[in-house]
Amino acid sequence: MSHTHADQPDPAQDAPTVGPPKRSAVGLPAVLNSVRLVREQAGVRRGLPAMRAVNQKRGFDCPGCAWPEGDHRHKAEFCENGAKAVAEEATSRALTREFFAEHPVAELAERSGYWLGQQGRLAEPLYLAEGATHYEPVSWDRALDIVARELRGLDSPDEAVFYTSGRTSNEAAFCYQLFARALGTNNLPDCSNMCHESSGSALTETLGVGKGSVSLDDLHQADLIIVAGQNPGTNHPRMLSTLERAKKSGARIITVNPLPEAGMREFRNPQKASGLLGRGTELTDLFAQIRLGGDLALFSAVNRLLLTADQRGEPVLDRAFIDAHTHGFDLFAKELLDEPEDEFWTRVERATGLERSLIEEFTAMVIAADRVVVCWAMGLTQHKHAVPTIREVVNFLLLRGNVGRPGAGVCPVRGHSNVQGDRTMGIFERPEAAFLDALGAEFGFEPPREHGLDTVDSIRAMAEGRVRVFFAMGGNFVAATPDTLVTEDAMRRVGLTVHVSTKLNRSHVVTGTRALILPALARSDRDLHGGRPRWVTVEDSMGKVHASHGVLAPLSEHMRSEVDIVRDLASRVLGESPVAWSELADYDRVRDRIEGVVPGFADFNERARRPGGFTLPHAPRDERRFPTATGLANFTVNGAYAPRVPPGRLLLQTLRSHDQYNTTIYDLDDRYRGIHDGRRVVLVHPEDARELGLDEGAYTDIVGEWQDGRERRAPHFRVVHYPTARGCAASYFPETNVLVPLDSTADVSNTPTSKSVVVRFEPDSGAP
Ligand SMILES: Nc1nc2c(c(=O)[nH]1)N[C@H]1C(S)=C(S)[C@@H](COP(=O)(O)OP(=O)(O)OC[C@H]3O[C@@H](n4cnc5c(=O)[nH]c(N)nc54)[C@H](O)[C@@H]3O)O[C@H]1N2
Ligand SMILES: Nc1nc2c(c(=O)[nH]1)N[C@H]1C(S)=C(S)[C@@H](COP(=O)(O)OP(=O)(O)OC[C@H]3O[C@@H](n4cnc5c(=O)[nH]c(N)nc54)[C@H](O)[C@@H]3O)O[C@H]1N2
Ligand SMILES: [Mo]
Repeated sequence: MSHTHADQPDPAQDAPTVGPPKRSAVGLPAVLNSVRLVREQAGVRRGLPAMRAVNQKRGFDCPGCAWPEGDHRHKAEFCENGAKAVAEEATSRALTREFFAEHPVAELAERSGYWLGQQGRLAEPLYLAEGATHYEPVSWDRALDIVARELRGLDSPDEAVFYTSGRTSNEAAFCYQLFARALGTNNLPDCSNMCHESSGSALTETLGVGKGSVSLDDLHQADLIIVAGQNPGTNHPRMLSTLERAKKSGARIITVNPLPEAGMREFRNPQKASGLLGRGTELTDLFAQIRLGGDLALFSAVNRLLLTADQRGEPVLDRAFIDAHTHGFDLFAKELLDEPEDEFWTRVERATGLERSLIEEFTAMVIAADRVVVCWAMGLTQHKHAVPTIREVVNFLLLRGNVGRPGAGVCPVRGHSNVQGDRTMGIFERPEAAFLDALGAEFGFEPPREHGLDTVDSIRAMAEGRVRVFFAMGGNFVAATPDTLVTEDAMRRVGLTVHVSTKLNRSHVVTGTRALILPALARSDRDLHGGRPRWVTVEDSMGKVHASHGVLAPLSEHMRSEVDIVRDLASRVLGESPVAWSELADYDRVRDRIEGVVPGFADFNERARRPGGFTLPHAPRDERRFPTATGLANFTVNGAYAPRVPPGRLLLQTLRSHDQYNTTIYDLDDRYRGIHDGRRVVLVHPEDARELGLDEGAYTDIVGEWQDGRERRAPHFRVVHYPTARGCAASYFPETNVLVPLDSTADVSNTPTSKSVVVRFEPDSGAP
C-alpha cells in the first residue's frame, strides 16, 4: 500500500482483500516492514538515529506501548509497531501554512483519519476564528492569550475540561494537573477512562493498589501465564520475547480470546537468526476460545472447581495466605458454591461457549502450577461487567496465594507509553484526598475537592452546553470516544477547543466555535532550553520510572515542549503565585516538586539519572501489604452477568488492526489476520454468517442496538468469514465507534463497552 500525500486521493473508500490468517507472528516480514515504514516516513537521515536511540538507556522511550524494557538491551530494542510509532512522529514531512490555506476545515472534515495523519507534523500554532473557514497561523503569544482570556472569563473553573492522552511525560502531566487544580477544577478526564479504568477500580478495591504487581522477572519465573483479552502480537510485540523466555524456562501459557491471534500461537523472534529464518516458539498450550464477555463466568468456574477440590480434601488452596492476608473468603466461597451444579454449568457453558472439560483442563494446569500470572488488556476492561470480571481474576489469584511472591501476580498490560505515569502524577478526575492534601501543602493553595468529569461525563456536559473550554493534552478525543455522532455534536457546542498535538487528526476539524492547534515536541524530538537539552521521565506498565531523552532536531522552531506550553498558559491565567511557573522551565525543579507531592519519588532527580531508572514501591508486591479499606486483600462476590444477544444478532467487539495506533492509522493492512488494503471489514464466524445470510466478500451495514432505540449505523463493511467464537463479531475502531452508545458503560469504572455491542446486519447502503 503506498502512502498518500495531499495531492493524492483519500483511501477512505478502501477495498479490502482477504487471505488466510497467519499462524505465526513477527519474523522477517516484521523487520522488513519496519525498515520500509521508517524509510518512507522519516528518511535515512532522521530514521536511522531515531531507531538507534529508541528504548536505549540514553535514548528516548518508545512512544508505542507501555511494555517495559529489560535490563539487557538489544542494539535494536524495538518492534515492528514501535518502529511505526517512531516513524509516525519522526516523519520528515511538516504541515505548511499553504496546506491550511488550501484546505478549508469543512473539506478536512470529509477526509479519513488516515489521510489527515499522513500529511505530516504540525509545525506552528493555528487558529480557527469564529465563523472562519480556514485555520490560520497565529503567534504563540496570541494563541495562549486567547486561551487565557477565555479561562479567566469563565463563571466557574468547572466550565473547563482538561483531557490527557497517555503519551504525556510525567513532568508535563504533573504541571498540567497542577494548573487545572490551581485554576480550581478536577475536570481531568483521560484516555484511561476508556482503557484500564476497570482494572484500576477492581485492583484498588481488592488489592489496594490500582496497578500491576509483577515485574518482567516475575513473568520469566512463572509456571503458568494466562493471557486473557489481549493481543500482544500487535499491541505489545515485545511481550512475545518475554513469553518466549518464560516458555524456555518451563512456563505454560493459556490464552483466553474469542480470536485465534497469530502472535499467541507461534512467535518468531526477530532478535535471533532462527526466528528470522522462520523457526518459532509455540506459545499457547491451551487456547480457550471464549465468547465475548464470558471471562467472569470462566474465572468463576475455575474458582468453583478449586473450591470443590478443596472440599474433597485436596490441598489446592493456600490456606495460610488466605488466613493471614485476605478478607471475605467465607462469603465468597458460600456464594460461589450456592448455585446448583447443573444450573451453574449450563450458565457457564452458555456464557463462555467453552466445554466443561476444557475448563477442567484449565484448572488442572492451574493446580499443577506453583506460580501464576494473569495478563489482560482491553478484552477484559471494556465490558459492562469489566470490574466484576477483574475482581474475579483477583479472587482466582488469591485462592492460591498468587499475589505478592516471585513469579506470581496481576499484570494489567497498559496501553499508551506513559498512561500509568500520568495517573501517578495526578491525572485523575477523582483524586484521593491524600494526593490533594500533599499538592496543596507543597504549593500553598487549597485544591478543589469535588470530583471532576471523566471522559463519558465530559461528553454529556458538552452536549448540555456546560463546557466552555475543552483543552486536550494530546490524543484524538472525538475519534477515540464512543458514539461518534453524539460526541461530535457535543464538541461543536463548546466555545473554545484547544489541542496540544503532534499530528493532524479528526479532533482538529470537528471543533468548538473557535479552535486552536498548538504544536508540541514529541518523545523523539530534542527539547532544548537556553541551548541545553532537557529530558523527561515516564513510568512503564510495571511501575518502573526512567528517563527519556529526545534526539532528533525538531522539524520547526515553533514546536514547544508540553511543559512549556502549560507553564506559559498557567502563568498568563494565574500569575506567578502561588506557583512560580517560570521556575518549572527547569525540569529538575518539576521533579523536585513531584518528589514533594507523590509518594515513592524520594531522590527523584538522582534516581531518574541512573541508567534504567528505578521501580516505584508497590505494597502488595513488595510486602504482601494490602492498603484496602479492610487492610487485607479482599475476596469479592461478583454475580453471574454475561451479555445477552437476541436471535439474529451478534455481539461485536471493536478492536485494533496491526497497522494502527488507536486512532492513528499507519497503513491499511492487518497482516496477521490476513486482511489487506482496507479497514471496513467485519469478521464473522462462517456458521453465524450462513445463518444470517452474510456471504464471504459481500458488503453489509452494521446496525447497533441499544435500549434507547436510537439508530446507530456503520455503513458498508465487507464480510470476512473468520474463525472467531460463535455469536461474536469483530471490527476495527475508530470506524465502528459510531456504534458504541455513550450510555453503555462499565459498572463502577464508567468505561465505554467497546468490546460488547449488540448488532444486526442490514443491506449495504454504500460507501460513507
Ligand atoms: N501497535 C499498537 N500498539 C498498541 C495500541 C495500538 O493501537 N497499536 N494501542 C495501545 C493501547 S492504548 C492499548 S489499551 C493496548 C490495547 O491492547 P489490546 O487489548 O491487545 O487491544 P485490542 O485490539 O483492543 O485487543 C483486544 C484483544 O482482546 C480480545 N477480546 C475482546 N473481547 C474479549 C473478551 O470478552 N474476552 C476475552 N478473553 N478476550 C477478548 C480480542 O479478540 C483481542 O485479541 O495496546 C497498546 N498498544
Ligand atoms: N471503539 C473503541 N474505542 C476505543 C478503544 C477501543 O478498543 N475500541 N480503545 C480506547 C483506548 S484503550 C484508548 S487508550 C483511547 C485512546 O484515545 P487517545 O489517546 O485520545 O487517542 P490516540 O489515537 O492515541 O491519540 C492520537 C493523537 O495524539 C497526538 N499525539 C501523539 N503523540 C503526541 C505527543 O507526544 N504529544 C502530544 N501533545 N500529542 C501527541 C497526535 O496528534 C495523534 O493524532 O481510545 C479508546 N477508544
Ligand atoms: Mo488504551
